[in-house]
Amino acid sequence: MGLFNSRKTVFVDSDVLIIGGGFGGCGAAYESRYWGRDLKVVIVEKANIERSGAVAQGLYAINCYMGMQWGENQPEDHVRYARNDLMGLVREDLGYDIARHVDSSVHMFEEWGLPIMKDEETGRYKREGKWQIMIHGESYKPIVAEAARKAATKVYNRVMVTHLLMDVTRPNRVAGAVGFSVRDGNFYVFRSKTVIVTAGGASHIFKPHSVGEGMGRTWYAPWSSASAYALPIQVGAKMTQMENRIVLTRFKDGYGPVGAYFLHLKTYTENAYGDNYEATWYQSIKDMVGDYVEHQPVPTCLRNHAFLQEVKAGRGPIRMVTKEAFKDPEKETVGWENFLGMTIGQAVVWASQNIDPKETNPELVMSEPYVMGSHATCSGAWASGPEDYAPADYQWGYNRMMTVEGLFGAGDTIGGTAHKFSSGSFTEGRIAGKAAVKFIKDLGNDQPEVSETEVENLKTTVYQPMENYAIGRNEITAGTVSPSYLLPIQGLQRLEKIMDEYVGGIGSNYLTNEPMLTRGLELLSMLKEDLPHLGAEDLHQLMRAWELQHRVLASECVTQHTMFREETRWPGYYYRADHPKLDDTDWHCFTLSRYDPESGDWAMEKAPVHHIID
Ligand code: SFD
Ligand code: AMP
Repeated sequence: MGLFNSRKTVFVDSDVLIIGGGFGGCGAAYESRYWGRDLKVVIVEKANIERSGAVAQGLYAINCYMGMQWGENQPEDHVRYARNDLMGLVREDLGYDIARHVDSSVHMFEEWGLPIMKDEETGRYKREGKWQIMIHGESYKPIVAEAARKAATKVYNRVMVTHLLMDVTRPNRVAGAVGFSVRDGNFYVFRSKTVIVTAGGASHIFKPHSVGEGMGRTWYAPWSSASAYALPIQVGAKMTQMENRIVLTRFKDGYGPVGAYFLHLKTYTENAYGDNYEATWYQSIKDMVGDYVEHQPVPTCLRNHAFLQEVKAGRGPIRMVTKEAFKDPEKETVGWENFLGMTIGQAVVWASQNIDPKETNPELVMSEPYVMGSHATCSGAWASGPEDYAPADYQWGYNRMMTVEGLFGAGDTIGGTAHKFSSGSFTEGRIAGKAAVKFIKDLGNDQPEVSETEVENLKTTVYQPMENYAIGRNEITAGTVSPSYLLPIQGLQRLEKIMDEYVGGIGSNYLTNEPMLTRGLELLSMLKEDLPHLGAEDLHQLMRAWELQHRVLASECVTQHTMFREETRWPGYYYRADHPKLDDTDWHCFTLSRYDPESGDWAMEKAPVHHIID
């Protein structure tokens, strides 16, 4: 009998269970309610949807808006843009599906109270760039969360989901999820006809630049902990493009984003000697990737590559030339407000380091890699496409359903669709919500059932770290090192070190090869052996323990994919030193993985990239 078996078990039944109340989750709740007026729609969120997820701090731009009402862009244009940026490999059916619906989501945000900046002359939304519009977005998340809260039957805040539940009779049919309250410690069993995973992306997979007093600071939210990938992986859902981790140009130390600076303020970069360096690398990039270097705008990874090469050549640091733009008081205001509305830490870093961008051109760095599906990258689950648009081999059921029956996803969770950002993630949530309702309506009385034994076993597993701690702490004489358990922070730092050194992080100049990946996998499997010995002193640390479990499984998936793709598809994101060039003959394809939960083995395969749009 475990120490914590006395904790209360709360059973919740629903039609649609949404895991993660971020942008994808809020969209899923809103649309599920629209199509399923009488259905039970439940959101479960480890934080509080009011301020949870990647948009917690607010944003200053909506990065995916077509502007179809003014004929600015068409969905096809966005597919071409994302395809160019991702070196040819995107799910065009999924991307088109988001692009054709995204404007209506943005219009709803405005209706719900989001202030969108207007161009005084045209009356249209003020453009930051071709796809980006500018907002006063400090309260972006609470505004969108309010709509989701009103749509949902109930929101369970402060409940972290640890595992999905499967049907007792059909092994590939989802039946719900389990988790625990990080406040009162109760165990939650969610039984549901459909599950939509919208649990965000993953930071802290690779060792970050920020250590010591800055520990924990990253560009992508530190609480994006890979549940979006681990939950589906654990039940055998196929994943795609997990090698396509993203590295981003960011302002040094505060990780402030650069989009508003490049696109709206028209600032530019230069090396330490004041030279424009990008053109210097044109020929060497062409030798690596061929004609992809001609793409406009230059793909994000190739811009990164030129930056990294210039620094390696000894002409760093690279700086953003802000001194000219900041002479204009209006631009100066935008420059500061951009951070005050989205990444306050960057403004604080500048203040603390005596950097006034009007007087000093601030340094840029390349971030550590992140795993996500919504920025200039498309890692995530392999999903069925829209019925009216997807090629036959991208369709096996309902839109955005994974390869597990009844299991849907949106936002960072779904692979193959880059450049969806906040608005596209919300829109994809709407698409998934609508499809889940259709699934339920087609289901009739054929409902899934969860196994009581499985639930009981999971309850023991979930609280094990607290038991390990309660028993193991007696062996500590000083400090935090116990012979019997591993603290979540210790496990996290071990994971980050492995990924950094073997799978292409900052410490290895984003470089890896087959022998390094092989060793990385060995070390990851040793880390996995130790995970049953995690120790958690309280409920918060229990959450950290499960976040670590999710990060480790996602990391293993990233490593398997990186091993499988024998080419360097995205120089600037990572390099396979043993296959240093882009290889369209063998690798103009998606990579797919499936984890076998019984054996722990990974099966890898290729899937074709269908070009639907010319
Ligand atoms: O420019 C569990 N993003 C930007 N998008 C824009 O549109 N414009 C910008 O200006 C953007 N910039 C930006 C962005 C993000 C960040 C961090 C910064 C700057 C500093 C990107 C968007 O934010 C992103 O695309 C979407 O938010 C993705 O949506 P989604 O739904 O996939 O993820 P989420 O919003 O993080 O929500 C996830 C939720 O899941 C919860 N959760 N709940 C229960 N159990 C578990 N196990 C859970 N695990 C996670 C989370 O708490 C969260 O609520 S720019 O720099 O790119
Ligand atoms: P970021 O602030 O870097 O996250 O980028 C925000 C948006 O601007 C994304 O849509 C990026 O793809 C785009 N972006 C950032 N930098 C550039 C650039 N130099 N050229 C073109 N697009 C960019």
